[in-house]
Amino acid sequence: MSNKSAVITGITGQDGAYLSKLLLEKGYAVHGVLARRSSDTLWRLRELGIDGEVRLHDGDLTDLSSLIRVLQASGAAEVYNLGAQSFVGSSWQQPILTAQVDGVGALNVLEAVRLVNPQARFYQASTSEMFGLIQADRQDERTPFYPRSPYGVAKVMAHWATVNYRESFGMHASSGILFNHESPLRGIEFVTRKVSDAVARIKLGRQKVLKLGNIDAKRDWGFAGDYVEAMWLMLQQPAADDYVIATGQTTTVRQMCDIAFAHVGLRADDHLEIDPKFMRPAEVDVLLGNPAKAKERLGWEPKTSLAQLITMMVDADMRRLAG
Ligand code: NAP
Ligand code: F7E
Repeated sequence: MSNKSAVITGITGQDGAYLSKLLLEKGYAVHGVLARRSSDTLWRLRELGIDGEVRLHDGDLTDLSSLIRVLQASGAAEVYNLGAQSFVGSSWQQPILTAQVDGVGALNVLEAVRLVNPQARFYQASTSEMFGLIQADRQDERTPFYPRSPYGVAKVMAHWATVNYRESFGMHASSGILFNHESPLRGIEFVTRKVSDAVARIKLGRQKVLKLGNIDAKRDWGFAGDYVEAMWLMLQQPAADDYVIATGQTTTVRQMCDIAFAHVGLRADDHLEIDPKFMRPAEVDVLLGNPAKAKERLGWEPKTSLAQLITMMVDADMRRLAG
């Protein structure tokens, strides 16, 4: 068991909740930056039964002073920057906020670490969205970036800031380039959860139709619970580095829907409708990661198949609705 202390920005998000659970199981004192909202944001920590075990500090990624105070109060040896405006679709409506939180916000965390404890290890939540208009059939750590959304652009800045602080100040700053990862704790705005929730509602007779945008888009989807282990492993390495975390399989949104509907004995074609409202100004048509470096250096491999993931999500939404 560890007696280390860690700080997580974005602790109330999907990954923040799973990472908190993992670190608590390893004996860490887990501190989170809580960006105060008027509505309830602690539901994920509650679902995992750990809302009373993490220590929450008011703060915001756009407020450097709050980050400095959290790092001072926690004495953290590891800092995970998971906070973000993470919905790609919204980033065209809120491009400046997205740049401030996802781009400058990461720089604020790096600065806070440099000022308070430059020996602390830092993790940046980079993303396959940086590959955007893909420059290689299978994307790895050497594939050039070509972001296609304000979100992707902001994340490229944060990614290079992480590399730059590693090279400029010798900081142990790593970047995980994570492909899409989902779970029952996924936000309802993302396509897998929108589908699992709708399938449960349709099965229970509470909804008839599921309206989606580009169902030909292909994603490399994994389980968030598997992916947070990779984050932790990166910070346990002697030297910081960047790693692609993915399954190495890609699937269309349509095929993912087929899996979800079939699980409850329904046919996707009977319920799906295309609504142009959900199309994006610029699309990332296909993503397919190559996680070979993570396997070789971290010993990390995904454990959950897409079918297991989607059925787990549909079952969880059936339980929520029934309860
Ligand atoms: P998420 O569920 O959307 O969680 C985002 C978190 O950031 C929430 O806790 C949110 O707080 C917090 N946040 C938003 N604005 C903030 C601000 N101004 N200051 C402080 N915190 C703020 O995202 P996720 O799926 O867990 O993803 C975690 C990270 O990985 C994100 O950086 C995301 O961009 C990145 N990523 C995700 C994926 C994926 O497939 N899930 C893939 C690659 C990279 P509230 O709860 O109050 O809104
Ligand atoms: O869209 C298509 C949509 O919103 C997936 C974030 O975690 O992963 C996520 O970004 C695909 C896209 O995720 C609907 O056009 C069709 O092609 O679930 P999504 P995303 O945009 O891939 C990356 C790695 C991140 O870093 C992000 O933070 O599905 N799609 N119809 C739809 N998507 C949504 N949301 N809703 C639809 O109705």
